[in-house]
Amino acid sequence: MPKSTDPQEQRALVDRLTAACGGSYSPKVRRRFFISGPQWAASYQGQALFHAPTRGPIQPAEVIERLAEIGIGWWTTHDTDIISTGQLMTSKQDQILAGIEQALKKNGVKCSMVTGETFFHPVWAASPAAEQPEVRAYARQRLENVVEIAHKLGAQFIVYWPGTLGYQFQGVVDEGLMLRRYAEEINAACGKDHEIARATGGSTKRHCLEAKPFEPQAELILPSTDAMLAFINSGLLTHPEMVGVNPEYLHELMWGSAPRAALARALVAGKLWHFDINDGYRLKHDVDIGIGLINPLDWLNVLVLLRSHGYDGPFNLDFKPPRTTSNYGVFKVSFPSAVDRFITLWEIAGEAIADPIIQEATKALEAGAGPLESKDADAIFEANKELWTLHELIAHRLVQILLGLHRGRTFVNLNA
Ligand code: GLO
Ligand code: MG
Ligand code: MG
Repeated sequence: MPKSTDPQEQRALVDRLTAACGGSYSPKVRRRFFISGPQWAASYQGQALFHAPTRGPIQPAEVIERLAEIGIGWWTTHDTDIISTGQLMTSKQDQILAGIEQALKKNGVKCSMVTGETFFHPVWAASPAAEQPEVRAYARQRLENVVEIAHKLGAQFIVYWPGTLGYQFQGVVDEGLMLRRYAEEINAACGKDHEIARATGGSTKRHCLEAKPFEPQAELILPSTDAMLAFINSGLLTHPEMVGVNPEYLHELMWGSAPRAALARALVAGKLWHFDINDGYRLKHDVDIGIGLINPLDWLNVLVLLRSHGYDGPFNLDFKPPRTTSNYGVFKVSFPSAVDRFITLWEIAGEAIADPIIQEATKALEAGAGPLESKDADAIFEANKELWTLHELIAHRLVQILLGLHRGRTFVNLNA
């Protein structure tokens, strides 16, 4: 029989095994990275359609304090994570924001991003771009209010995940009209931003669109980051230069794409401004698992890509601590381990970029076999075919680097 653990001894066990996992980074080191902790991730109680909550509620001030202790220097929030729907745009909102500003200041944490909730409240049942003018007028006010909150809290980024922008039944709504209507809401937010920036002498924000392929409607109008890029360039936006994207790793994986390729398309468009980091599985629902727990090799390669392209935007920990983790575990295990996996993978990505074997192989591939008669496909293939074996060699080397074999991790006893 395995030894049982009394309830009073369970936290000590978690602490001891966490320490046994080896060194974690100090809060000082963690703060060097532009990593943000979402209010909604920290306060997620484990509930869903088929799930009752497994954790109790937690207030924003406490979340901010816990994140600060861990060394997460940036905090992000939905409008309704901190202000209930009925209190938005009232004097209560100002009071709550004043309290948040105090908590941020006290803990040395900054708000990097504010986002508007357009998916949870019943008013969004038919989307923020519903047929009814009053729903859309309300949606515009909500997005303008998000811009106001962002200015008040000093956030540089605003994210819009449109949520229910889509439908359950084909043919009921006119997709073109829905896109135009949603564009008017983003336009209103950008207009408001200009207005506030002019009035305060501040600068305008970076407005970032986030796509998700399968939820929370049967069909989504803007299901991928590529769709968002097309929307930005559609001619419907009055300030396309103010609007970029916030891809989420798992949202791209969910529809079967290669997140690296999706990120590259946003990078070459100059629109990769914000990045939601997490993990999960292809063609499944949005499990929002912590970064690197499912696809560490792909994550390593994502970070190689971002490091090589000089991405300097935030990494937003948009994951959901699992239902099996306690309130204590959320701040003891979920957040610190997610940050530390990110930092470790970031460092390993640096090693992969500097690896002499990968560098030499890449240079050789780029240089090719040398000048040749350019119209002869067979000859070109024959001249280069041995070089292409390097593709597999580089892939092997990347796995070795991930596993630490380049640093001397061996299983030499097998040779005995
Ligand atoms: C849900 C989304 C959500 C957004 C958030 C920011 O799947 O990932 O968490 O990132 O609403 O706008
Ligand atoms: Mg997200
Ligand atoms: Mg998600």
